[in-house]
Amino acid sequence: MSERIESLARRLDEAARQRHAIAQPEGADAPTLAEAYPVQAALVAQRLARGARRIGMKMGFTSRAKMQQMGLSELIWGRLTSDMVCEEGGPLPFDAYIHPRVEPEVCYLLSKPLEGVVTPLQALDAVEAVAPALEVIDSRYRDFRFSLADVIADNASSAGVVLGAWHKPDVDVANLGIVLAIDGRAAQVGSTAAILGHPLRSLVAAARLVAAAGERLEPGSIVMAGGATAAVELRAGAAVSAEFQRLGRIGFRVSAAEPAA
Ligand code: OOG
Ligand code: MG
Repeated sequence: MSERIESLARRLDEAARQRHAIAQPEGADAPTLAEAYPVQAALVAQRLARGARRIGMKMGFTSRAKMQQMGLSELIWGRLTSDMVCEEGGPLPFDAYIHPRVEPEVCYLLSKPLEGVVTPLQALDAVEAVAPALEVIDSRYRDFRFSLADVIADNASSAGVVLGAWHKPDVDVANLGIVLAIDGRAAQVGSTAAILGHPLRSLVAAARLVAAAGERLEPGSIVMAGGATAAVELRAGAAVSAEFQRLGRIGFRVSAAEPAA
């Protein structure tokens, strides 16, 4: 692997580990689109080297709400690892992040491999279960400011995954209302239909996109379909909950900030 890819990945890994945002790279310091996924792979390899396991992948910018919030409109994907899983209920360790945000998603668990061009029916046939989910994103770039290549290199801002109860794959998740609440007050209202018209389309796209990187979606792995609403900033001590029509409620508490030493 090139020294340049390694050094771009190392900068992002250090930013995450030191919980310190870095400036959006400029000019020759910025990854190109061709370098972006290789940098992401190198970044995730550092987590795996520290003992994390690969658990699946996530899709990004699958809803207009997310595209508008971040100013980017191409589908992206990221690699999820076991060290990102946070327990339902919490507490989510606030100090483990830089400037975390939360967004409501739908998560698929696969029982069969998927890769390349597949139909929605083939994708559904590979689904073992579906769950309401919350994703915690935490850009390693200051103020969440990034280009498409920057955010791909940064593993699509992946930081935390909270999963709710698994349901049989035959639950119709095409158009389910979602209310994301912070401290009991609605912060975002949306529908699973915001995810490419149907979250299953995100799974279809995921199979296609990972194949382009020489990977496949593995049996036993999860796929996060992408935020259905804009993401909401997390504050220390906040109570976060999302009510999904038919799929139920999921939530967690954010820990209080550590007093400064
Ligand atoms: C990039 C990650 C996008 C989604 O669900 O659309 C994403 C970001 O917003 O920082 O996770
Ligand atoms: Mg997301």
